[in-house]
Amino acid sequence: MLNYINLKYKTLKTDLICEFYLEPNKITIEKAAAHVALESSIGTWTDIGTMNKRIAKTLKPSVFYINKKSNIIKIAYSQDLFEKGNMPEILSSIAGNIFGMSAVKNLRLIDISFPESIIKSFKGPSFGIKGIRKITGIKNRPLTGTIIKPKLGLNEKEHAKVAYDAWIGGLDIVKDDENLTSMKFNRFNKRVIETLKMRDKAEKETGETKIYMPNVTAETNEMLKRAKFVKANGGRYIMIDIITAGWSALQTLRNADLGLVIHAHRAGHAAFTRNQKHGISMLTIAKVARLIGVDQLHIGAIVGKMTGTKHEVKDIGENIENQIIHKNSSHILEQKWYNIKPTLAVCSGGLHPGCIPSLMKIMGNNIVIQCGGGCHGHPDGTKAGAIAIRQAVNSSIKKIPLKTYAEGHKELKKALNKFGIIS
Ligand code: CAP
Ligand code: MG
Repeated sequence: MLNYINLKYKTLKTDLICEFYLEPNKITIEKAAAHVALESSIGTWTDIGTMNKRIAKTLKPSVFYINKKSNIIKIAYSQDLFEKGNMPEILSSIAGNIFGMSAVKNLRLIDISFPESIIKSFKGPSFGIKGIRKITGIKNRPLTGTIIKPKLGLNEKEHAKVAYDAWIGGLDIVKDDENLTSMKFNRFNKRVIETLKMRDKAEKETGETKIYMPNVTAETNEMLKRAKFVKANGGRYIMIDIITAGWSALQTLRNADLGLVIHAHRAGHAAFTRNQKHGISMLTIAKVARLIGVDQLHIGAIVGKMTGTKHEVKDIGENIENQIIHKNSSHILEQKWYNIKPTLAVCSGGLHPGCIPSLMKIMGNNIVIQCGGGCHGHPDGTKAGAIAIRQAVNSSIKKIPLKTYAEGHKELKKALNKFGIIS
């Protein structure tokens, strides 16, 4: 059997490097690490007569770091093991069979660092943060948005009316929910037409740019058709559920270069990001999504209902958002990656006006703040909910405590009475 452990290996700039959390299954961590290395590259569970010196020399990866206390291992892979521009193949290698091997009790892909040749083989975001701020005309405050609720059930006109109320109340963005595509009670094309009509009306009445993000998630050819329909009818954004649609579909949508801002919803991610000992980290998902080219990406609520919030994970010692926000003390979605533009972080999930100042304190202004229930659940309805969200953002920008600011802003005051304040 080839030896995959080489703690003296000096990594090359051209290597792709993976960091794993590894719990061996009744074998040594070295043995388990070797199995991870071989199964994610050139080998299999036993030595084979078809292996040869050339392959071993050029393509064998090296486990160059093993920390038995933290169960962290690092593996360096030759870039030649990967097809440039082909994310499914890359992940089929380093995030494929290995999770199911009997050699591991738990295995979690924590981080990937891609070499320049691979980074440059992907398009990255077509607009990026600068492009989004140019389209929306929003210079440096957070973008604010809502998700139409109920998630499903409204017909096209009802959907458009709720969107109108949110825009008139001051929100910048309205999106479809992750499971709203084209239903018998709400057909995609009709919804897009009706909602864009309301968008234009709201833009005229407010003088502000308003964004509608229709969910194009579907079989890839159908998805492309829907995206082109949005474009042809004056839409500027689309939304895709990147996990359920899949990496190939996302690459196809991005590579179609439709000139539409791509908003990435990550429904389903928690099936493998939530367990801190097994699966794939949100940090890895965020890097992959940015490389392929999403302009906006959900990264969690930080202070809301979904897992990964600051308070819930601090004792697990791994705050998903912190990883994205602060790993290597810079924001993974905004880090300089050659030709790859930065992706705008989207905070969403159980957010309401009472969370906004503490969210902005942690995340700064380069974010999208999305409130679904936190908008439509306002005692006076969607428009008042939208007004309260903008008021909460203003209180933070003006550095006025939320409670004080609410004294002079009735919609905010009512929102705080109902939802409270998360500090
Ligand atoms: C939020 C949301 C989003 C979640 C997804 C929902 O609605 O529309 O899909 O934010 O989670 O359906 O839960 P609420 P994440 O504002 O009513 O919670 O952003 O973590 O991927
Ligand atoms: Mg949703």
